[in-house]
Amino acid sequence: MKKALIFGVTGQDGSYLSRLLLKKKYIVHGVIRRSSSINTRRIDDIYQEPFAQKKNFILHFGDVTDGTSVNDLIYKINPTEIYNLAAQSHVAVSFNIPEYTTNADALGALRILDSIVKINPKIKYYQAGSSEMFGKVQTFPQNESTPFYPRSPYAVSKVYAHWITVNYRESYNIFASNGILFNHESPLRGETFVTKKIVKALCRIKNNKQKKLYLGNIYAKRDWGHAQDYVLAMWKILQYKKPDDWVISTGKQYSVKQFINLVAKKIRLKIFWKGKGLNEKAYSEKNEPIVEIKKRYFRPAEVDNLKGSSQKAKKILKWKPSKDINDLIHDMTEYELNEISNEK
Ligand code: NAP
Ligand code: F7E
Repeated sequence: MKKALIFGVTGQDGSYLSRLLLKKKYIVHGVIRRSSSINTRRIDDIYQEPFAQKKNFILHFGDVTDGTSVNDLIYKINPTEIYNLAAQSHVAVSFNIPEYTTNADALGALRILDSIVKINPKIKYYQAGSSEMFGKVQTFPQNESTPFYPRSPYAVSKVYAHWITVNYRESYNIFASNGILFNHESPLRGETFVTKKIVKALCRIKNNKQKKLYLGNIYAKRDWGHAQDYVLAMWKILQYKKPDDWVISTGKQYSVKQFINLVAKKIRLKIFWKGKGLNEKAYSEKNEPIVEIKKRYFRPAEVDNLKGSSQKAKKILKWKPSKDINDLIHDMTEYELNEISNEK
């Protein structure tokens, strides 16, 4: 029976990945951080799933900034596969806490890799890399050969984690792979990421529970996929016969403004845009401003334009996304509208 150890089990991807691995009959060990408020809400229901029981889904306290806990957990559990999803994953916040972000996102990867080499070099390792590493891109679409040009402390840390993964693979002959995943979203997405923020706010505005949504740069373009598809790619990456680096994306790109328009259309909220720059606003049918631009949501350095090519994963791993942007918006709006109706 395969044993997985997931660092970052309480996050969006950790939750979907746990469900996938339990369905595949893995024993799943997850690492949670001590927190003063409950941080397990994305995984609490897993115990109720028919395929899960307390004995095949086991949680441990730990932290990737604490090498002793990382080493201890890997030694005690001796898993078949490790998925390193643990990160301070918010790009804007990484400008406020660059040192912590580097410790968790860059050195966290090093700590896990080093424990693998010392404890059991047969353990397979997945590193959660990001399209943010491409940053200020000059070529389209981005694939495994596109050079990195990171634009935030988050992205710089992920570039370190990427290369230390390659370095440990080449130096110690371990099975360590990098996934370079483009943005992926879901109903479980953190509330301060732009898609969740938009979906939640527009659904609440539609139901007269909120008046306005404030955003930053609505002209940034992203290649948004569904987290459910992307955790399957993570698993496939570790099942391939050799370790490698893989871009995972949809190949389609939308601006934040286009995403707003698609969500509004989906929930039948009529909006129209007027103005330019910081004065650009979206108005409701009643001519009330419901989306406004605020300078505080702009980043010191922005990533303007991302679009991936996953031809390699498609050809070799037989992976392709099963859900498009409309499916994603469907899932996210359904979830949010249901939350609102439960409030009533
Ligand atoms: P997320 O929802 O922010 O989850 C991050 C997870 O890491 C949470 O479980 C968090 O715990 C945990 N964590 C944070 N700091 C930690 C530490 N010091 N020690 C141990 N655990 C820690 O992120 P996600 O969207 O699921 O993404 C998963 C991974 O993929 C991240 O590494 C992210 O950077 C990367 N990634 C994400 C995307 C995307 O579009 N979602 C794309 C490319 C790469 P708490 O719950 O306690 O905060
Ligand atoms: O921003 C713009 C913002 O924070 C997307 C993480 O999972 O994906 C994520 O990073 C775009 C940016 O995601 C707001 O400036 C406008 O251009 O949803 P986001 P991200 O920065 O792309 C990558 C692949 C990761 O690896 C990361 O971990 O939207 N934007 N207004 C805004 N963004 C936010 N958050 N909030 C706004 O109000």
